[in-house]
This record gives sequence, C-alpha cells and structure tokens, in this order.
Amino acid sequence: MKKQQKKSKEVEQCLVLIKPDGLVKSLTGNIITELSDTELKIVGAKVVQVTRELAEEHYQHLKEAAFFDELIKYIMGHYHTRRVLALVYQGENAIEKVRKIVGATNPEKADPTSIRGKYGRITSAGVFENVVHASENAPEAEREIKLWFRPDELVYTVFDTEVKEVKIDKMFWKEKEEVKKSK
Ligand code: DAT
Ligand code: MG
Repeated sequence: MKKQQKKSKEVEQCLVLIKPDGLVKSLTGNIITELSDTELKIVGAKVVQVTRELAEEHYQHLKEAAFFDELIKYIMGHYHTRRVLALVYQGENAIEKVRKIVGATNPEKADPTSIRGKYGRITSAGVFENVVHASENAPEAEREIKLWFRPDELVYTVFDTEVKEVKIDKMFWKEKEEVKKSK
C-alpha cells in the first residue's frame, strides 16, 4: 500500500525580506501582490537599516562562501539603498508557499514566472541579486524571525515568549515649547 503523504496543517511563520535592490527598483508592491496569492497573513512589517552584525548573523551559514563579503555588502545596501523591508507571513505551510512564489536562489535558474526569475540578476561580481529572501525551513524561520523582530513587533506569535522587567531608554517625539507651556 502506498504511504499517504500527510500535509502538515501547522501554522507556520516565514520571514520575507525585500532586499535593497527590490526597494530601489520599486518592486515592493509587485512582490507583495505576488505573495498575496499564498493567502497568508502579514503579521509583522518594518523597514530596517541592516548593520554588519545583523547581516553576518543572518547569513551565518554562508560564512565560508567566497561570495560572503559581497553578500554582506549587498544586504547592507552598499549597492542600492540602506534599507530592507522585513515582513513576517503566517499561515499553514507558509514557508513552502512563500518559497514557491519566490523561486530558486539563482535568478537565472529560477522559474521565469517566480519573483526571482522575473526581477533577479547576477552581477559581474558574481552576487545573486535575487530581490527577496525567504526562510528555508521551520528552524531557520524561527531563528531568523527572532533575529529580525521582537515579539511585540508581531501581531501574532507562534514561538514562546516571556515577559521581563527591563529599564530602557526609548525615543519619543520631542514636544514643542508651546505645547509644554500650555500643560
Ligand atoms: P536562499 O536565499 O534561496 O535561501 P541561500 O541561503 O543558499 O539561498 O543563500 C543566501 C543568499 O546568498 C542567496 O539569496 C544569494 C546568495 N548566494 C547563494 N548562493 C550563491 C552563489 N553560488 N553565488 C552567489 N550568491 C549566492
Ligand atoms: Mg537561505
């Protein structure tokens, strides 16, 4: 008897990054529209200026790769803009659904109808400028979401959280003098 392949019904979260080339090329709208075919929910979104520390942590699995330095410069925005749009998508099989629409890592090998196939390119320095990042599997998604977002930046969380009392300096909008005086 053939083993029936059971699809997990588990709610997953997947990190999506619209990389600096995606932002410079004004592809944000197109990418979010393409991803809306997944019928997943966006549960977090923010624009990030990527530090070297965040970039190196995010791509820690590629530390030994010949293209690592170029990859870090690319995600930090050295070639386009110092911005990345970080999004968290949530739903059943979120990772598989997102990765299918995102397409293969190498934009020249990616399905031409996928996001990377449509909009990606390989630079003369050999970097795959593939416009978007999407978490590869559940453990990576958890590691990446915890790296890019604090739990209070997501409207729903699927990973365990805890409350801690901390003393922090927070930035506020500076009150105008007239407003201060009228109080
Ligand atoms: P993915 O982004 O599809 O999960 P990955 O984790 O293996 O792929 O690699 C991360 C990024 O590194 C990828 O989006 C683009 C770049 N990269 C990967 N392999 C590469 C290669 N052989 N040459 C140049 N850049 C590469
Ligand atoms: Mg990866």
